Formats: sequence, C-alpha cells, structure tokens
Amino acid sequence: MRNYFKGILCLTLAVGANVGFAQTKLRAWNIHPDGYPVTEAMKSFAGQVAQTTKGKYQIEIFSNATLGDQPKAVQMLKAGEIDIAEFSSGPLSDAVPGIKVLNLPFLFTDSAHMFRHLDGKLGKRFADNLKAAGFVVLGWYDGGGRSFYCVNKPVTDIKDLAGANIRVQQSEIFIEMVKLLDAKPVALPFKDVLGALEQGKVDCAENNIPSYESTGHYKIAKNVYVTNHVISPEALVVSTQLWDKLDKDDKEAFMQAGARSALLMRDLWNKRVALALDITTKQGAQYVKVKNTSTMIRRMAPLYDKFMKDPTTRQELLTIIAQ
Ligand code: BDP
Repeated sequence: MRNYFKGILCLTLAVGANVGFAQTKLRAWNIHPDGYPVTEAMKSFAGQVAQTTKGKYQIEIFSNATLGDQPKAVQMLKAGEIDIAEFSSGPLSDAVPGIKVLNLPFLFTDSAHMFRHLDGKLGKRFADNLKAAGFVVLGWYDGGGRSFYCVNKPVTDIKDLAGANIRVQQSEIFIEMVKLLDAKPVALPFKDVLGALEQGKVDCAENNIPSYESTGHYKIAKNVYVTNHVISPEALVVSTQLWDKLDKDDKEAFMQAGARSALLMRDLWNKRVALALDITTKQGAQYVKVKNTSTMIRRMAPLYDKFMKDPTTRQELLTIIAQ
C-alpha cells in the first residue's frame, strides 16, 4: 500500500514537472504605466489566456517601454523577438501602409464612429493587412482624440501654432500634419517628451487627455488647444511567428481574451478621460476648444489628396467618409 501511494506521488510529480515543462512564457510589450487603461486591459488579457489554456501560456507584461521604444518594438514584434504588444496606429502604420488611413486627421468624428468601422468589415480588412505584415490583431483599443498642448503659449487659433516646435510620434503622417500647420515637427520617443518640454526643446506636443495626464506633461504644458485632430485606434497584436505555432484551441483562447480585453479597455478609457480632465483642470490646465475646425481641415487637403490617389488608402477613405 505504501508503495502504491509512493507511485501515485511520483506520477503526480512527473505530471507536474511535465506541465511545468510545457509552459510557454511570452513577452508582451507595453508603453504605458500601471493603472493606465491599456496596461489594465493587457493584464486582464494575460490572466484570461492563462486561465483558459490552464496555465499553458504565461504572459509577462513589460510596461513603460522597458523593452525598447515603439518604432523599435514594432520591428521586434514583426521579427518575432517579442510575442505580444499594444501599439498605437501611428507607428504601426509606418510598417503597414494598408492601415495608414486610420491616422488621417479629422477622419473619424468620434470613437463610436471609429469602432463602428473597426468592429465591422473594414476592421477585418485592416486586420488582414496587418496579418500579412506579421501582426495578428486580437483587439482594437481606443487611442482617443489627440489635441495640442503648449508651454507658455496660449493657443486660441490654429495660426498660433505656426513656427512652434511640436513633438510628434515617430510616424510619417504626424510629421506631415504638423508641417501643414506651418509648425516644426520634432519626432521624439514618448518617454523623452516631458524632459523636452521642460528644457524648452519643444514648445508643444500633442496627445490624448489620459496620456497628457499620465505622463505629467500637464504640469509643464498647461495650454491645451482641444482639436481632437486625430481620433485613432490602438491594437493588441501578436506576432505571426507565435500565431503559427498555436493550435486551434489556443488561437480561440487568444482571440476571445483579446476581444474581451478590448471591451474592458474601452470602458476603462472613458472613465480615465473624465478622471484625467478633472485632475489636469484642478492643477491649472487651460482647455480652449477649437471654434471652427474647417480652417484646420482645409490645411489637411494635401494629405487627403494624397490618400485619395493612393490605391492602398483610397477605398478605405471613401468607405469611412461615406458612413
Ligand atoms: C499615446 C499612445 C502611445 C504613443 C504615445 C506617443 O498610447 O502608444 O506612443 O501616445 O505620443 O497616446 O508617443
């Protein structure tokens, strides 16, 4: 009898060892800090994958861009050097021209308009383009509406931005947009923006309100010009290298966890926008709403012309404008 129990014990340990052995550790890149909607949604995604696959996949989230800056991480994911990431569509579209329409200024009227398209046929088309380039979309997250904010420079008209050094993401379309406003684009990594604002290397930056708050930019750049010039999504993606190794059930688990995390993220996002507005206003941020966007939209005409002529963006542009 004692030997029988010994046998069972050995078997359990062996099975346990096997489970341990079969466990795959995955690395997830994230640019945001703890508590930020993106981070919290990624954590929930990782938890759900671990649960559904019974611990087969352990996803470790590396926040605050500790694995490298975003344009580099986009390339790392494409090369399969990291497994999972949450990217803003700006840097992602430099690697996948088939989604660049998503960053066109003044394209979406609000996040609801954007998600109507992304959760439908168009989203599927963008996801197909991304997959062909090495990125499998698990969920579309909210990137909110981006606006300008400046140090020592109240902006009440788009003309006030002329000549200013404006920090932009390292992404072609953002650089072009700022040039069309007669300002000077300064492409800098996200983590360097606060220092650049403090040291006067840039006069202004542009971002959504949750990032304006979480980075502390609001402490230095108190003049916000609410333009919502770019309303764009972000995406939770896995590398096709990893994807191709997953079996059918694993894929299903990843997809479902991704979709659920996206819904959670969008909900957390709306709450965070309200909270960030409250915090920054109490700390002295001045919000001036653009009175009339038509002047700014007219300035963007060369970008629209370009996108209408480009066969990789024309169809998507027409579909979004029409509905
Ligand atoms: C934030 C995005 C992040 C970008 C950042 C930026 O969530 O992915 O890297 O803006 O401006 O809103 O660099």
